[in-house]
Amino acid sequence: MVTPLRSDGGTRRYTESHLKRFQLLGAAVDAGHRISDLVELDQAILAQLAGTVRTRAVDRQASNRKGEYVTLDPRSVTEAIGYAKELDATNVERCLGIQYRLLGASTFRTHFCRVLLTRVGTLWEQGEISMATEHLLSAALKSLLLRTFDASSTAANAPKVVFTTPDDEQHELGLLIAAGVAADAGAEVINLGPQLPADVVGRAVLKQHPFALALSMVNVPLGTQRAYVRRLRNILPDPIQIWLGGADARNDIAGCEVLGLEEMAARIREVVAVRASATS
Ligand code: B12
Repeated sequence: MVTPLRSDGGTRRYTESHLKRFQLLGAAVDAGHRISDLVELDQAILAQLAGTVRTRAVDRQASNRKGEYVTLDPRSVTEAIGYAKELDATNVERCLGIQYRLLGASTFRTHFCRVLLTRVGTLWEQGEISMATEHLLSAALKSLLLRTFDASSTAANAPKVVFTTPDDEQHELGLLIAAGVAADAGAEVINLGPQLPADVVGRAVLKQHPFALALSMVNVPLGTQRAYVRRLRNILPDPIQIWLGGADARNDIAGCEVLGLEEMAARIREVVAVRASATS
């Protein structure tokens, strides 16, 4: 949760940033989140859960100008969940639509969705929301997230990245968030959607010959991940990279790499720059 420094005598020493983290953890717990859901979150997300965030707008399409600060109001999360509990789809869509326009696609995707879904997960475990409520919210988020990338608006020689999840992996929202981040970094996103067998993915990838195949692993046993990647590696030529992301992604599987959102975006930007300099 917080790893203290040690003095020569072994006494724990906390820095300003440790203390800030303790404060944010406390505030997020007070706001109703479970400590076990919080421990691995980075400072920015913790600040949002604690209701104290101001984040820099990084969107390239939305109305807010790049570099401006936007504030995520925690009441917007509570309001959307409230309507979803009533199964009031119109107001759920209205609330989420407002946040999408207000925050811009990028901040909506990487901040608002994560805060909302972490809260949904906590409420679900506490038995405070029904499966119907979760499905309503997931469907509304999915339709907005799908709007955040669009193959027709990418550059002609953009690196293609194919996105999907293994057969039994239903969790799809993280995949869509990652696809949006990739598109913003300059990739042409080919989203195959979730739950595809390795053979089907392999054939699709061979047809498109992308720069990379990106897989999301949120609830996939290690053995299944390993077998899935092995099967794909047998089908795909070596230059096609396989990237794993998601909370369950394991970094001890041969033939692929585990990447975070930022690392993936940096990787894509690098290829975009190389291709741009090669053509200029
Ligand atoms: C919504 C949800 C569902 C929905 C999914 C709807 C949909 N269309 O996606 C439904 C109802 C289908 C569902 C089902 C289940 N769920 Co569920 N679900 C959730 C919930 C509430 C949100 C998931 C989510 O979207 N998270 C938000 C995104 C933003 O997070 P993420 O997926 O990790 O993605 C982020 C990063 O990991 C990364 N990322 C993700 N993919 C990729 C890919 C690449 C390439 C990169 C670079 C990055 C990247 O980017 C994202 C943004 O940061 C979570 C609770 C929670 N706290 O997350 C539980 C949760 C994920 N579910 C869980 C479980 C156990 C299940 C079920 C087994 C429940 C059951 N008993 O049936 C089933 C499994 C179904 C299956 N076979 O897959 C567990 C998983 C625990 C684990 N890993 O061991 C969680 C954590 C809840 C819990 N605390 O128990 N679930």
